[in-house]
Amino acid sequence: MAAAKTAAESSQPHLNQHQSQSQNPSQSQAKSSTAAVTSDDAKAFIQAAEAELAALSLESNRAEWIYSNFITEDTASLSASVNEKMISTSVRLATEAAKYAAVELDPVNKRKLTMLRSALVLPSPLDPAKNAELAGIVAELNGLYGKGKYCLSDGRCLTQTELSVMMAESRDPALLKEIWAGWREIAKPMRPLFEREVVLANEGARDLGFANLSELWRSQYDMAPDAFSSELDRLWGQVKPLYDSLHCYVRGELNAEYGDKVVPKTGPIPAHLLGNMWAQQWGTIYPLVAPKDADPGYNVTELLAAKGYDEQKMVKQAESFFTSLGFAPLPETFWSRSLFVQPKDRDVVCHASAWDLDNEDDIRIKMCIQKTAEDFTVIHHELGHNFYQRAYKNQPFIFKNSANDGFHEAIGDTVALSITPKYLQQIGLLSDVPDASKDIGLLLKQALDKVAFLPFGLMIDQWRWKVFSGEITPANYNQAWWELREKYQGVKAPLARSEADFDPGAKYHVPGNVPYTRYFLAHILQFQFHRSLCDIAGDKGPVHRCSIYGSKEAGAKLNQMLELGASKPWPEALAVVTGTQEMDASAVLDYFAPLKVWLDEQNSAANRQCGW
Ligand code: X8Z
Ligand code: ZN
Repeated sequence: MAAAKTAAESSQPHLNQHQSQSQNPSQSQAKSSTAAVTSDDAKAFIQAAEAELAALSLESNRAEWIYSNFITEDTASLSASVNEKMISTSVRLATEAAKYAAVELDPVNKRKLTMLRSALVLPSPLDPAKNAELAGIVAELNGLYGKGKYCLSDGRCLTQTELSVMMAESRDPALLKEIWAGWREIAKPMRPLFEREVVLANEGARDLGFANLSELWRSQYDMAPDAFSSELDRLWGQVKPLYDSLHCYVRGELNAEYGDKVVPKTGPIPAHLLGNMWAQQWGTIYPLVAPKDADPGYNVTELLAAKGYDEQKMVKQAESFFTSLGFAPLPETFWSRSLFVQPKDRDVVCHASAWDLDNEDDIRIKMCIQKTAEDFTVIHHELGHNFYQRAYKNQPFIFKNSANDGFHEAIGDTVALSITPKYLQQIGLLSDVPDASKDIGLLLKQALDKVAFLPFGLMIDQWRWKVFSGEITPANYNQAWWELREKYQGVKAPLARSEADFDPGAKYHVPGNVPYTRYFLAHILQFQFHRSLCDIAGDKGPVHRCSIYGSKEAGAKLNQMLELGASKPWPEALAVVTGTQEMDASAVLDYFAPLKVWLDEQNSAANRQCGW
């Protein structure tokens, strides 16, 4: 089911992105042993593989949908058996695809073949017993996360969604620490399962000719795996000075709020005080750190409440942004089949996801919506997946995916960057647009979510890749996790941790086996898309004030990129909207330029010693 999570967002559980043919070590073996196969053989194989995968994905999506909406022993077992079939089929096809590696083919079939070979997230060894074992682990890990609860001393047992609300709202360090640690109890039993999952999937990756699962995951970006790692370092280098300024400011303000004993003036920030279970987005502590004279004076959560928005209306409003760009409305089945509200009577996977059940029109979201500004944004995020899925539905099955996985995660966020005061006024949520003197408050709120996220988005897979390659061993899983948390984010655990803990498992995407670098990429790409779409929409003002709402020109250009699916290398898709083939974090820096100046002024006026 891990795979299905990926599927949920990208419509394809088993297939990720493409790999440049020359990078795969198994290539050379294949070349020497298969001189006799022809290009017609290869094309016939590809066609049959696509048909088989398309049929299987339908079966798998249905089973996974039911499991995530109704977690029981029975649905877990059904999920495991379909996943077993999915993994073994994908591995068999990937292995067979290698036979055709040396065959002369047209670019489209060449690309399909490459993707068949390298687009797995969790390959198993060919041995059926190991394959079944892996599928069972996947279902169990998902269930442990989905069913996870922490019981407070007053006896109330709370789900992750409920605990997250408390993390966002409480300002009581003792309570926050209790919840923070309590939620992480659910991850302890995951440790041996995860450890075994890594062994099995690494073996599967090696069978396919990759050094390990890290190399396989990093091979899905139309470039050599090590070149991709260097790209990430480059992008992180571009934005790190901005993150450092934000970190310094926030730590200073939290110190003023909580005092030296709770938040020292120097060193990493205790991770339980940033308004989020994983300290990944800090927007909910905006009121604690808001600028004195540049606060915009409204908050979207309150506006939604004042106008009587329920979950359905929040989704309708988000849909109407997409239709304003020229996209067709969501189908009737979206409304009857999606899950918006956490059911009281059963365990569900509440982590928000978007699904494409039949790779055509049966698109849905599954989300335990809170009536907050944060979830209003997440709804746009999820609908971005759905509109992407529908835009590429006419592609052949293997190309029914995003240009790279970061693109899938970036589309809804790009649209949500247009939720500006002007837009809120246009849709009747806000009566008066604050003047430009309040921009710093708005930018700070945005940076608490978007800039704070960047090192988190990066560190999760820095940890996993090292786990996969063996550089991090089970004996130091947790310690290495916290070393990376400190290195990238400058945060620390609020209480002692040990190897009895498995803190990575308390983050959905680790037990869910969803690669995470996609979100780092998305947080860069969305600013590139936004800047370019604002140009196309003819917006002349500063980019942080721009909303593309209602721009059919911007929508048409966006659609042109989306409908390509995965049929072209991602740099070509990127160029459709942005005119460039390079990922470039200068769009992030442009957007936050006034804030960076302001943060540095604040930090130096308060004589803060930045860094940790
Ligand atoms: O998992 C998600 C989406 C579903 S693809 C809600 N996100 C990451 C997370 O929650 O950790 C969006 C931002 C990062
Ligand atoms: Zn997503």
